[in-house]
Amino acid sequence: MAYYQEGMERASRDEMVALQNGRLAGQVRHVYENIAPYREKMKEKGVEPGDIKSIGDLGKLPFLTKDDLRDAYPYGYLAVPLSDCVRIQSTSGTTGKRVVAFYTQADVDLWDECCARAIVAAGGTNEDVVHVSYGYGLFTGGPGLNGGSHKVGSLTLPMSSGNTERQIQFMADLGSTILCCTPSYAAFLAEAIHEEGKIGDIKLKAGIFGAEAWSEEMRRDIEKNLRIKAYDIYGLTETSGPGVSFECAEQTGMHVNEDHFFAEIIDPDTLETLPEGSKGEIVFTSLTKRAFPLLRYRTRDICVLSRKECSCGRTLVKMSKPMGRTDDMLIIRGVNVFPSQIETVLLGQGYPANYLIVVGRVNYTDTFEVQVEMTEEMFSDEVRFIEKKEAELLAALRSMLGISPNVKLVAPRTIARSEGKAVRVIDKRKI
Ligand code: DLL
Repeated sequence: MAYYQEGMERASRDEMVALQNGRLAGQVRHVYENIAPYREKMKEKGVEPGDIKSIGDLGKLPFLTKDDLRDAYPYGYLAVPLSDCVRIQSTSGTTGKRVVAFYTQADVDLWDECCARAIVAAGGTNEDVVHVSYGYGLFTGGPGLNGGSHKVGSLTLPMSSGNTERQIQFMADLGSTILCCTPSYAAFLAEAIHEEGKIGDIKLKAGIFGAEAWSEEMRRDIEKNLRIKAYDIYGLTETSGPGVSFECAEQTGMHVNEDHFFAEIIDPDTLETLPEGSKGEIVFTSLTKRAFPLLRYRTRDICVLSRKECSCGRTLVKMSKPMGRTDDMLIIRGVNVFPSQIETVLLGQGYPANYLIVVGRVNYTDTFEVQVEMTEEMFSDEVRFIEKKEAELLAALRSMLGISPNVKLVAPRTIARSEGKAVRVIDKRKI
């Protein structure tokens, strides 16, 4: 069995708790001294850094949400001087209200190490060719797995997403052995490889897939079609990116890198911390990051934690695949989409707020349609004019979301009105 940082990955319970207690106390002081909005939250709750001596005291601390970060955009939660930062990454989000995460060099290193643990758990060594087809840029997928692959010493192919033909050619010519991308892109690539009759030229042995929900059935299909073992990986921009947790060969949940990210499960309604084995919202506290150290960050992902012994020898707590979310965020082709972003674009272009977002899945690829009612005035115009409006709307949505929906302008009053809460989203995917 191989590990990237065996001491941490197989630490005894006592060692891990002692490490977490020490790290938490220091981190709370760092946050209190450097992040004004969180200091205010602590004061409101009547908590001081000295009150937090161990993980058992975590419940005394206030929670953080995406809205807190957006309200403090861009620098409110930055805990070190800008001169100490070497990188930002960002989530997609309404213009001007994105979440921007900052990293010192040490933060990038620990993030890369978390991803390196995932690559080694998937059988990666310096003999491997790691083919990274996650997006590069502000999205954390590409940079995260790229950094992890460098730490392992593997030959890294920074492919980014798209251009499937070139992906397959490089994969075959350079002998890629580990593929890193979203599960839906993996399924799409598998199909394209078979269509081109190239499966015999592909040397892949493993895949590290995450950033969106995927089922066990989809895993089995990808494994069969690409002739690989497929591993899940989880993370979010706010905590650094992929590598908060990763799967081992047992494939029964993802080991949380809990020396860096302490995980709690809470009831999203009462905000009570729930015992191990309960299903609830997973909340992370960053124990080591310096630039953007979030305490008790509510992910909105619904999970279960388990400390059942794992055959891989790792003692790191495991989280289940996320089973859903407590907010309305959709993940479409790996991109986070909030209905409110779509509404902002529509209203900005003079459309009424009568729209419907229809998401589906065909051959493991997400379909994404936005149906929008025209005003009476638009409806009476020529077809040519309507097509022009459709194209304009598509460009604006693409610019806001980073992906292109199929835009369909429909006649006035054709989208069903609801008597209660408006139904804006129809998600036909069965995940
Ligand atoms: O998706 C980071 C990432 C990149 C993870 C590459 C894994 C691989 P965000 O764009 O900020 O970050 O989206 C975070 O994506 O709260 C989950 O809802 C969802 N998500 C991430 N990984 C998984 C997964 C990246 N393995 C949000 N399964 C999270 C299900 C996932 N959902």
